[in-house]
Order: sequence, then C-alpha cells, then structure tokens
Amino acid sequence: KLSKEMLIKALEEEELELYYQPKVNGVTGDITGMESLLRWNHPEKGFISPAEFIPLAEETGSIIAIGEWVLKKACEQTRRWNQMTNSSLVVAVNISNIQFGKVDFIEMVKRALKESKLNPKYLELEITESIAVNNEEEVINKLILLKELGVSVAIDDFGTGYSSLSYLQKLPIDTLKIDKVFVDDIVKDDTIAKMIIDMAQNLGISVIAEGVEREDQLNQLLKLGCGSIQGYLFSRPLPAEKFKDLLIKGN
Ligand code: G
Ligand code: G
Ligand code: MN
Ligand code: NA
Repeated sequence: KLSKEMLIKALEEEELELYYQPKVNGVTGDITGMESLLRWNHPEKGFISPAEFIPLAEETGSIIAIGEWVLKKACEQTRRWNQMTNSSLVVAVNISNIQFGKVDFIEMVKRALKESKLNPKYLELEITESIAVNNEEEVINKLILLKELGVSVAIDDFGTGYSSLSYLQKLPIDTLKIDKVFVDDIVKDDTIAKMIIDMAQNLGISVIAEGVEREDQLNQLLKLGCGSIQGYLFSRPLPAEKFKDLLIKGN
C-alpha cells in the first residue's frame, strides 16, 4: 500500500523522474514543445503510474513538495535544451488543483523560473476544467498574474469536465487541449472536436489535440484546422536522454 512517507522518500531518494512527450506541428512534424509527465521508479514495486500516486499525493499534501520539484526540474531541463539546440521549446507542466489553490502558488512559480533562469514565455501550465468550480474570482486573479509573468496556461482534458461557455470567456487562458476521447472517434464522428476547434478560433485561443495515435486522426484534425498535435503517432513520453536524442538527431 502506498503511503505519504513512501512519496516523501521517493522524492528524497530521487526515485521520481520526468518523462517528456513532444508536441509537434502536425504539418511539418517539427517539435514545438513537450509535456512533462511524472514517473515513479520504485526500487521494489517497479514503475508506478502518476494516475495511482497523484491522488494520494493530493490527499496527503505531498503534492506541494512533489509539484514544486516537478516544475523546477522541467524548467531547468527546458532552459538547457533551448540553450543547447538554440530552440524555443515550450514546456507544459501539469498542475494539480490543490497546488494551484495554495496562496503562495504564484510565488512558487516565480521561484522556479528564477532558479532555473527559464524565460517565462517557455513555460505553460496545464490545469483542468474543474479548477474554477469554487473560487472563480481567486482563480481568475491567479491566471491574470500568470499572464503578467508571461507564463501561458492550457486547459487539459478539455470537454470531459465542468465547463460552462461563459466561464471560458472569463478565464484568461491561452490553449484548449482536446481530450483524447474526442480524438479516438474523430474519423467516424468529429462533431465535438470540430466544435471545440471552432470555438477556440472564435475566442482567439490556441488548440492542441492529445492522444493522436493514427494518421487518419491527424488528417482529420488538420482538415478541421487543428495543427498542433500530441500523441503516440509522433512519440510516446520519453526519458530526458531519449528526448534529447530526438531533438538532436531527429530519432
Ligand atoms: O503520463 P500518464 O498517462 O501516465 O499520466 C497519467 C496522469 O497523471 C495524467 O492525468 C497526467 O496529467 C498526470 N500527471 C502526470 N505528470 C504529472 C505531474 O507532474 N503533476 C500532476 N499534478 N499530474 C501529473
Ligand atoms: O491528463 P493528461 O492529459 O495530462 O495525461 C496525458 C496522458 O496521456 C499521459 O498519461 C500520457 O502518457 C498519455 N498519452 C499521451 N499520448 C497518448 C496516446 O497517443 N495514446 C494514449 N493511449 N495515451 C497517450
Ligand atoms: Mn496534461
Ligand atoms: Na489530457
């Protein structure tokens, strides 16, 4: 059974590792950025999915320490890669509602940027639709502060959770990530994907599709006007060393 103590120990003993999945231009295949995805390599239990341990980390509060570690690590890595390859990769970091809700969340983001020396324009935070169910005002205020910092914000898993349309108009966000469930069936039925893409365009918001696994899905997305793509079709999430190879050698 997983416990809070195990999570803290995992952080201390460096059992946590960030993988990176490219985000690409669907037309050219160029890598424009990457999403950092947390992995736990437990010495005895082997690989443990974040789907298993993030909920526990949220319940026990260790998500705060883990989340800060993730953000700092992802920012440092991105600054190094941008410097090394002379590129402008944007890193996307998943943020839990608990983390975002902390009074010092913005200070924590500033600290990570300062310590890593990453230009804020290369950082994007992925939050979910459920973030503003309570405390809409507080969430909007924090989003405004992030915008002022130069950090961008994406709504992850878009379309699967709570989101009224008026709320989208109120929240200063930069990108909608079309959830995989709408990409899965897109060749048979593109109703929802099309609606999200059109709505984003009308609101002046960027859009990216996640969970793209096949060429026919890519083609349908391009036809609908969504050129930003993430999914196994291009690459699975990779350990940093492998991601670097992809950046440098294109494989
Ligand atoms: O990569 P994978 O499919 O295993 O991720 C499973 C879930 O864990 C996804 O919902 C993803 O958003 C979440 N996740 C991955 N890394 C992080 C992280 O660093 N912080 C938070 N809060 N969630 C993460
Ligand atoms: O909740 P979030 O969107 O952050 O989580 C993304 C999850 O989707 C990660 O666990 C990642 O490993 C996974 N993922 C990324 N691309 C694909 C894909 O093309 N197919 C499938 N099945 N999963 C994917
Ligand atoms: Mn995500
Ligand atoms: Na998602």
